[in-house]
Amino acid sequence: MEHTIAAISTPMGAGGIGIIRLSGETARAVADKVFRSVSGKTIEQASGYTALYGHIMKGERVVDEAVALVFAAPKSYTGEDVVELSCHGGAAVLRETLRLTLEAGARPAGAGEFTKRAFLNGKMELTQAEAVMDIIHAKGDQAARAAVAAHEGALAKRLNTMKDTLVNTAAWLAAWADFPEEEIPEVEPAALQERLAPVTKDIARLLATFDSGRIMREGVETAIVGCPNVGKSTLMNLLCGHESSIVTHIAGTTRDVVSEEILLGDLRLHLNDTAGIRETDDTVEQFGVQRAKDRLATAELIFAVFDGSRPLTDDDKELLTLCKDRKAVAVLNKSDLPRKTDEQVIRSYIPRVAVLSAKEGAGVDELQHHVEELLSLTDFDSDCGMLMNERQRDCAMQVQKCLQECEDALQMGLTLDAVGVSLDGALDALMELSGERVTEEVADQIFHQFCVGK
Ligand SMILES: Nc1nc2c(ncn2[C@@H]2O[C@H](COP(=O)(O)OP(=O)(O)O)[C@@H](O)[C@H]2O)c(=O)[nH]1
Ligand SMILES: [Mg+2]
Repeated sequence: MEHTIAAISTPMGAGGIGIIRLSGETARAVADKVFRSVSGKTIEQASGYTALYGHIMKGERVVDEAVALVFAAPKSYTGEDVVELSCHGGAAVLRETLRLTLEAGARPAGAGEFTKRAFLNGKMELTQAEAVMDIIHAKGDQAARAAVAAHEGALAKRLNTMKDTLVNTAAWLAAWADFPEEEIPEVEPAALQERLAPVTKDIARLLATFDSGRIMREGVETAIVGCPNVGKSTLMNLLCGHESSIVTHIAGTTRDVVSEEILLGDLRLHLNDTAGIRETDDTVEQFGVQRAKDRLATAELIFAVFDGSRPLTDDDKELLTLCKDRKAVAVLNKSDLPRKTDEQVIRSYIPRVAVLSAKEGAGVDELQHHVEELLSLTDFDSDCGMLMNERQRDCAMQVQKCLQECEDALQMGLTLDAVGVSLDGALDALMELSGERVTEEVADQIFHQFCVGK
């Protein structure tokens, strides 16, 4: 029997309600020791999906007013008996209530233990369980949609289709090899290849979504760079909607890196406004310039800002060479003034140019559009099931590798035994991906990344 676990399942801080969650065979009995309903009915007596109103009691002292929600096994999140005690959301009250449940026989839940139990009890597949954490941490709409789709089983479903094909093919191979006297259609290499092709294709497609998915979840490290006075800080302030960086007409105003997190459309950007890059004798400014160059070197995305109202300078040109072949959008700023910059020169280094007036707030749509294209987010479909983490990606790559070996073996005319071995390898990796054949250690590792109470 699994021990009954308890945890505070809502964030610690002042809130309208806070929830203590209990799960396990004795969850109701434990809850009855700390909760007294107004009606006199006990939690043991309550049927699933009902609520009781009453109080958390320490002996005869009222700790808080509370509602107890009862979920009877197996129709609960974890598949076990679950009781949720909704108290007021104060840290002291929640801690005391938790302590009382522990004294009444529960033990503190480990990180992710509720969801781990749900997985072990067959309430959800591994990829759905993993998505719980992604839902909790999703910040943008797209990321949340992708996580919810995964939790609803979009990826699991996609993997199942692949698995069916692999299992059928492996069975066909095995039957033909093991029962030559039966009337089993001969296994032709071409027919095998044809069967495996859709799986190979879908694995490749899944792997291709990984980067855009990661960007949607985690956001992009973005550096705003350019010469002094081109309007970097004004752009920063425009994008984050408040005066984050100091803006003046004096060159060299921004000296340190100023960082902000913003949403550009659905995409999260970790924006870094930097000092203007130029040759300078000022020691402090030199440090700033070095930091700007460091950010430029490590950024995943670059906004290279130019002052469109004046011709390109040597410093501008040096910046252009630094941005060549990087993921960069050239921002041709100050579009409210007459244009004096040679756009063609810029384009020869940075093909994507957004014409913008940071001061007047015009042209952000164009910038957003360029960013989405640059990061291949325009055909991002968050509903179709995608790989959400490194573990899943590693497994998918293993599937791909094994399928490639199958293909090679068929091409080289190797025996069907050899093909069968690679096919089994692909199936193993696929089942590890879906969680059907996941080891205890891997499961533990996954759930440890959760926080307590989930
Ligand atoms: N006309 C015009 N002036 C701008 C624009 N963006 C910035 N500026 C001005 O350019 C000067 C330098 O701006 P700032 O953002 O501090 O530039 P930074 O040194 O690149 O960070 C300030 O006087 C801004 O008001 C713009 O789009 N149009
Ligand atoms: Mg600045």
